[in-house]
Amino acid sequence: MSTVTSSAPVATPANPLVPAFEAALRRVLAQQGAEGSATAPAAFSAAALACREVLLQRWADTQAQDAQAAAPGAVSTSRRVHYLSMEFLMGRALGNALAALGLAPSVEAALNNESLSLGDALEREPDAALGNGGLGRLAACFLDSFAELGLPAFGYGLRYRFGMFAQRIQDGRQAEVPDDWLRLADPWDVPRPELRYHVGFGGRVVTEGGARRWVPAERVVAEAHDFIVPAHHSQRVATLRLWQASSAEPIDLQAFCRGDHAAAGRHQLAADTLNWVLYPDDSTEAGRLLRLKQEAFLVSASVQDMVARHLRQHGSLDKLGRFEAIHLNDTHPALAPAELMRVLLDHHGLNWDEAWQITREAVSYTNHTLMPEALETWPVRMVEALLPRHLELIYEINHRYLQEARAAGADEGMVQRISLIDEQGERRVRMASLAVVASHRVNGVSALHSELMVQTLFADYARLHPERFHNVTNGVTPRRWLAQANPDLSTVLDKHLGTGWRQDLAQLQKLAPLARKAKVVAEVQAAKRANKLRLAERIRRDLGLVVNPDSLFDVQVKRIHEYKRQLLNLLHVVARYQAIIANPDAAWVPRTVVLAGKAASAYHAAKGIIALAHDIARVVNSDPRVGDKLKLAYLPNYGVSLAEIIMPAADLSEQISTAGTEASGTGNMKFSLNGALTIGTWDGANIEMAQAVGEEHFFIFGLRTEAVDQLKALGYDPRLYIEQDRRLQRVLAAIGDGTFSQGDAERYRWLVDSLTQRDTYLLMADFADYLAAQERVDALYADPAEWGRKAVLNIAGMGGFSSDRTVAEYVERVWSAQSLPPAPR
Ligand code: NBG
Repeated sequence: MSTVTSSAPVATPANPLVPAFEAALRRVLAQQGAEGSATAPAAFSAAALACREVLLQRWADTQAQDAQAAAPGAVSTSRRVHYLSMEFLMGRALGNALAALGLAPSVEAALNNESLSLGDALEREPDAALGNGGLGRLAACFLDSFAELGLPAFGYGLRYRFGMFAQRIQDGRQAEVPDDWLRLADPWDVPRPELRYHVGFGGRVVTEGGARRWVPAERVVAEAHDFIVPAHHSQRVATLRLWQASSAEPIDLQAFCRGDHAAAGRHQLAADTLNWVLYPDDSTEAGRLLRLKQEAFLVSASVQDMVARHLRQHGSLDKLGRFEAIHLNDTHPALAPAELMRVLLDHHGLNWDEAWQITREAVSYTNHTLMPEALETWPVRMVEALLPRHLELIYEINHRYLQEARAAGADEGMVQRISLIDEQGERRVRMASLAVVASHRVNGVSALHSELMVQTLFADYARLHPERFHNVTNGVTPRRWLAQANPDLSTVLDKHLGTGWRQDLAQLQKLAPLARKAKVVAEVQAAKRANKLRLAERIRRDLGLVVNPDSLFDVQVKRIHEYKRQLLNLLHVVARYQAIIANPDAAWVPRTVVLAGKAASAYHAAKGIIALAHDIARVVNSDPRVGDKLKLAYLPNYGVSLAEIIMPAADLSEQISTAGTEASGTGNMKFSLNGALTIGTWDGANIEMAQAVGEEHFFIFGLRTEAVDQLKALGYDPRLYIEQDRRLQRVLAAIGDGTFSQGDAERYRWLVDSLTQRDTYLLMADFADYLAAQERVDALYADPAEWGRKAVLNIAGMGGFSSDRTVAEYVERVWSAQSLPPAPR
């Protein structure tokens, strides 16, 4: 089965890259001693190596162009962007590279000659899962758009040895296993041994000749490994530079000769640990310390690399802030301004005012959540032990900032609130505050989120510096999420709109008038059906469950989190199950509910929701009274590749977070772009999507943010809602009495108690309206022509949600030289 055969825009029958591919294939096969009987893994390696050659050439050309544009005297249109992120959720690269290079058809033909399929070769590639969820995937979409827009840009991250854990389901419970994505050599990896920097930890700060100097106790070497991201409509590329740590110290030979091998290699081990895994579980002190170390490592290597390049190209540092943008993707890299100050002051002898001016010009920050528990703070004692010089600088930044605020009339209450140090209880450094104070631009990721950000989390800062705060609504790359994931729909779009939507997604609006044409609607529906068959096959393969491809595919896939309310979805499944049993002969619209997602390993409530989903699925799916009227499928190990199969196959997209909690969402965009209708709350980017598509083509339900706030202020009591709703009572009773847990009434008592006593995310309050919206969904699905028309209108309305538009807005509002305060002269 081939998944990437989309008609690529620059494909030519006589693509000059084909001979390179054929030569690489022969070489790889010879290495494997398998000439004459090519295998899918060999085909994957060969195709990757052939692409890699071309990408390396394009990388060199891109760097040369950018260096020329940045040369003194040249008129530079955009600043170079350094996008610092602890996460890049890249997924697979081969399908994207082949599409970008226009190689897919010829490579497919070459493979077919060897009796191989391109689809099989693509399947051999492990996902690069160097991220948790939306935040990391957004960074990956941005790299694609950086290349596409020709923006001089580097993504900077860590080269995790193990990515996001792989999820196994054992007895209906999540088990985490290491994701050994580098077990086969990574063919995309371009080591840059010449780019090495020292990064220090611990030790002390001394005064020498009036200046402060840090003497670290431990030093590691950061080595760059590049991953090249190609544009699809030009020869440009973007670079993802991932840092690999190794010890700066050799092994301790004396300890080794004594036979104490552990002691001999302890520096190596400490350095290695830095790259082991994404997000060490922060439920332990050691885990938290390692996480802080990882953040400091990323920041220090990236800042040094940027400064070195700037010095090579410009010879001096005084204009660094005008030419280089450092973007903080959430607070994880928020030590960057402190590190830049350290380099400018301690290594290059700038004075404070010069260094601070440069730093504030360079740095900008995106906030991705208002959830208080997700806001990073670090105990002062931990920062002091690991990064004593950075702590001094943070204190000094704070001191000067608070002095200015007092001079501007801030009272002591305000001063405490805006301080970079939280003095309540154990003293902690507030990373979001550091990021805001050091940035010239701060943005949220949807209109609602940005508004709430300045009204709540950053209200004080917004009062002091209103010009700093902006919105840039998220977007997704149409290359991966439409052209590659959904070749069938792409063909329909190409036929009616031309191929230009890949580069200019706004062209989708030309589809709106065609929604009246039954033939176009039927073509879009045929593409959907093919995608549903593909997903049905995957469900059969993974779960042994047979689902009806003509049933309504109702899908919720994302991280499992209480605020995202997968539980509300499950309550609906149970209510529907009970209603079917009570009235089996009614005209039910058959539904297949699909769930997928990982829970953080220490997040017990989220793991409980996964267990409940499996328990409900077991009962519902085996009940002969239900048949295909209702099926529940929980697909294991959700990730980018699985999303590429799921998104195109959905009829209904569940975006049901409590209003005010989901900063934006990006899965919502991928679904709608692929012709799903959305059932959703007035939250995050759902709002802008509904406005773009037309609210009458959305299933909107639930309390809005103001109503949520009001209800909470009045003292929310979930029991009032339960008392009024017989269906809710029956659902909770069944979950609580062991109906789904083999008679074990204890298993979900905690969950029912929490819903009846606290219900932090207001499931009870939104339940009735959610069910009413689901009834509207059924009614519409029973009218395929009307459903199909609305699906087409949803696609047509999504032109504004390309990450190309998002990145263009970052350039305009955040990264352009015009967004900077005037230079002092
Ligand atoms: C997530 C939000 C999503 C948003 C992505 C990308 C974090 C901290 N935030 O709503 O929850 O779409 O960021 O902006 O992961």
